[in-house]
Formats: sequence, C-alpha cells, structure tokens
Amino acid sequence: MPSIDALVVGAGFAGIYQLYKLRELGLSVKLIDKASDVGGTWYWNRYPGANSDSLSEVYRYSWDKEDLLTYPWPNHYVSQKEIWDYLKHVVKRHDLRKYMQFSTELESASFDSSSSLWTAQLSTGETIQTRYLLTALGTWSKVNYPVIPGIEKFAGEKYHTGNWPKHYDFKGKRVGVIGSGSTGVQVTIALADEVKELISFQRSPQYIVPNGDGPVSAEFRDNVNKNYDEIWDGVRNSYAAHNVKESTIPAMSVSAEERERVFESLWQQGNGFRFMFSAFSDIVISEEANEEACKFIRKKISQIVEDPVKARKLSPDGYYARRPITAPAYYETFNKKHVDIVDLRETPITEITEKGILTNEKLHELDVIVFATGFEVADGNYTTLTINGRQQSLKEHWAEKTTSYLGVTEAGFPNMFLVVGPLSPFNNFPPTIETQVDFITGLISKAEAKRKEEASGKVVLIEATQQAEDDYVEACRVLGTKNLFRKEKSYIFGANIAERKPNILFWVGGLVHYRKALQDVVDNGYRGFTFSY
Ligand code: NA7
Repeated sequence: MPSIDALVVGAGFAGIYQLYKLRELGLSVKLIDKASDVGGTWYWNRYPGANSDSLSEVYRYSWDKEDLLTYPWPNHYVSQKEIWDYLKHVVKRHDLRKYMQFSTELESASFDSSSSLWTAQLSTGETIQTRYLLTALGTWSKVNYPVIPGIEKFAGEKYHTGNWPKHYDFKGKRVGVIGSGSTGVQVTIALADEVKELISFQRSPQYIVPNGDGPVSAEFRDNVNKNYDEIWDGVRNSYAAHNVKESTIPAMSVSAEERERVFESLWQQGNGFRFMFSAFSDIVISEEANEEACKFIRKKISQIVEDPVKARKLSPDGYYARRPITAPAYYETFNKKHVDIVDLRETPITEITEKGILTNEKLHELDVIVFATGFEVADGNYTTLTINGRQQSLKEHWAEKTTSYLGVTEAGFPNMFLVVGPLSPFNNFPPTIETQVDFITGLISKAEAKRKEEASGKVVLIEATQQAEDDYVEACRVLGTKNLFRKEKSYIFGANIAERKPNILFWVGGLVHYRKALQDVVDNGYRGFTFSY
C-alpha cells in the first residue's frame, strides 16, 4: 500500500497548481520543497531588482477567476516580493499549506515494478511510497557558477543571484557583477545607486529594450478585468504567451520610414516581448528583418550612452535572437561615473584573486562579486538526484541527450510527471504551467477512473512509449532549426555551460502549437501513452 497517492516536489507556480489539481481529484498528496516556504524560483531569486518581465496581468494563474479579478498588482511588472506574496496568498486562500512540508529535499526516487509504486527517500530520513511522482523542480533553478581559476581565493563577499542572502549591505562597497542576462541587467540597475563603485563584467552584450513600467491605473485594470477571458484566450493562442499583439507583417514589406516608426513606438511603449514579436512577424526568422531590429537598438545605445567607449562595449554585433531582455533605463545606468563596463571578449578574466577580478588587462579590486551567471537550465535540478525508472536511471536515460515526451514524461518512468520538464514550451511560464498541469491531471484522472473500474484496485501505470518520446524530441530539434535562436549561444540549447554538448532544451514552436499538439494527443486516445496494470 502506498503511503500517499501522489508526491509533488517543488512549491513554485507549477507545484502549487499541481497540488491543487490533484486534491481536486480527491487524491492524498504531499508536497515537499527544500526551501523554508513556497515560491520556487521566487523564493530563491530575491536579489535587488528581481522582477518578472512578463506583464503583470498574465504573470499569474488564470484558474481562480474571482482572485484574478480582485488581487491587486500596482505596476505593469510584478516584483519578486509581490510574486512571492501572491503565491503565499494563493496557498492560504486554497488552504494548501497543510499538504506541504518544507526544508525537505527529494534525495532519490525509484520505481518498483513488482508493486508499481515509487519509493522516495527524503533528506529528513523519511521514506515515502507513492503511486504518482510529480517533479516541479524549476527550469531556472540549479545555479551556474562559472569555472574561473581562483574563485575560492576571493576574500570579499560572493553571492549568486539565484541564491541570494536574506541580509546584505553593499553601501560604500566596490561591487563586480559577472553576467548580463535578464538577471545581471536587473541587479546592475538596482545596485547602481547603493554602491560606491559598480563594474559589469560582460561576456556577451545584449539587446535590451526599456520595459515601460509604471503604475497601473484604475481604468487600465478595469479594462483588463472586463476582457480577462479574451486576454487569456489570446495568450493561449499566441506564440510567446505574453499578452502582446503578435504581428503578421514582414519587416521588409514596409518602407524604412515605417519600420523606424514601428520600432520607435514600441521602444517608447516598452516590453522586450512586445518589441520582438509585435513589430514584425519575422524578426526571429529572417536575418534581414533581424538586422533591422539590431540596427535600431544599436542606434539607441549610441544615443543613450554618453561615453563612446562604454557604448561600443555595450553594443552587440550578433543576432537579436536570445531570450529578449527588458529593463528600465539599463543603458542610462552606464552614464553614472561610478558604473563601468568590462568587455570580457576584449579583456577576458584570467583569474579571481584574493583582492578581486584579474583580467588580462588589470586587477579590478572589489569588496563584493555578484554572480549573475544563470542556471543549468531545464534539466539542471534533475542531475543531482537519483531517479530510477523501470530499467535505467534518468541520468542513463539522458546519457546521449536530455529528452522527454511533451515536456512532461519520460519513457520507462511510469507515473512520473515532470511539470515543465525539459523540452517544455519556451514561453511566459504561468500559462505554460497551467497547460501542462491540466494535461497531466487529465492523464491521472483517466488512470484513476480505470483503477476504480478494476475490483482489485490495481495501480494503473501511465507511460510514454519510446517511439513517442523519440518523435517528440525530433520535433523539438526541427523546431529549433527554424529560427535564428540557433545562431546564438544561449541556454535555450544549454550552450551557456562550458562542458555541455549543445542540444535544444525547449519546445520553440510557440504555446499555441504546443497546445494543439497536446489536444491532438488527447483526441487520439492519449496517443503515445500506454495505460497498463
Ligand atoms: P542567463 O540569461 O543565462 O545569463 C547569464 C549571464 O552570465 C550571461 O550574460 C552569460 O554570458 C554570463 N556568464 C555565464 N557564465 C559566464 C562566465 N563563465 N564568464 C562570464 N560571464 C558568464 O541567466 P539569467 O539569470 O540572467 O536569466 C535566466 C532566466 O531567468 C531568464 O531568461 C529569465 O527567464 C529569468 P553569455 O551571454 O553566456 O556570454
């Protein structure tokens, strides 16, 4: 007999909703998280300036309509603290905390073919037997510390943004920030005014668009509330799932003046996803269209940044084909005399010493180093766990490359579901999570109905076939060849980790097409899955 029906691991957006849905099915569920509270990503990423760059109205759950219409969000973007408070509020509102156990890590999980149950070993010493194992471990969760010689010798303070301390004080200090992705950009802007000196150590310059943040007016909120059903419908049927209008007009089909007008108007309005997807239909597909967007942003950098040397270092020359970055007044921050930029392509880091960061040009003496160096994305949190399926461990299953069927299951790992696992859609996450949790819950609901039909009550095993998984992995690979993202080294392909062989880690075909693919699976009797005893 299992101890519980389902074990959910992770108390972020994904784990909380999955717990809610399984309770709705009447299952006995336990949720564990290694943190001391709910939040997932938003528990750990509490660095200064941390916020979501999805628009506030769609960076939340859609399933509790009453809450959706009444819960406040003061600005167009929600801060880490606001998101954390929101998740705590949802947990309280739905009385979910009683199923949760914190400061508890999953250490290993093994499937036993004779009992058809999973046995999970927890860091508390507990052993749990469960019919369903649901891992909501987070996509941007396992932090990536760069391999730099001497890193351990640094005598000052060191912090990774993805594991930020509860207390810090940088007043009067010299701070170096390594990394200029979404996080590095946010932390650089936020720290600039509180430190004595700030140096950004930048490996790849990025195209950064203003976010257009500001207070949400009562009129704006009323309008969103009146149209929420249509907004969610639009989000679910869009590519990026960001509540921005996605253009159908190719960039080169209009005059140069019109392109300039469109880019300028979107720049003034703000939001990186809007800039990438609302301007024209082919910015991430056509090299020519992409270069038009690049030229526009480069021009903005040269106009905003007063020091031409800093402007040159901040100017990217590659494609605008990474996860778009959006932030308030990033380039303006470098007009402050005490904020500087080091271009690591010109002057690479040779080592970290007791006193600071040494490049091949000079030693930058520092009191604090902030690592905004990102994550082992998508599969990182799985690599530290032992998960044993029918015949092999997950590590063995992924020996050649990281795989999944639909981002949620692995062939040979029955009744295990990865909520936003590898090869999940690369989109605004709350609607992506809802899509997957609803799908997983549908599978479990079918298995439960089948189990109840059997007088013996035997466990029904939901399992992806190897063929279905292989086909899905191939579909993801092909999608990855169809746009310009493949031309830039980024975490979408795991290319941010030095020793890793690059391979697509997401479905880059848009939420709309992913949802159609799931619907097609359901309409065809859960094609690619077997339900067995
Ligand atoms: P990202 O987007 O992976 O950015 C990490 C940054 O750190 C990026 O600028 C990297 O440069 C840089 N980096 C990584 N390793 C090194 C080394 N060894 N030396 C110098 N610089 C390095 O992570 P974020 O945390 O900013 O954002 C992750 C997601 O969280 C984001 O997409 C949002 O969805 C939220 P690179 O560009 O690889 O040259």
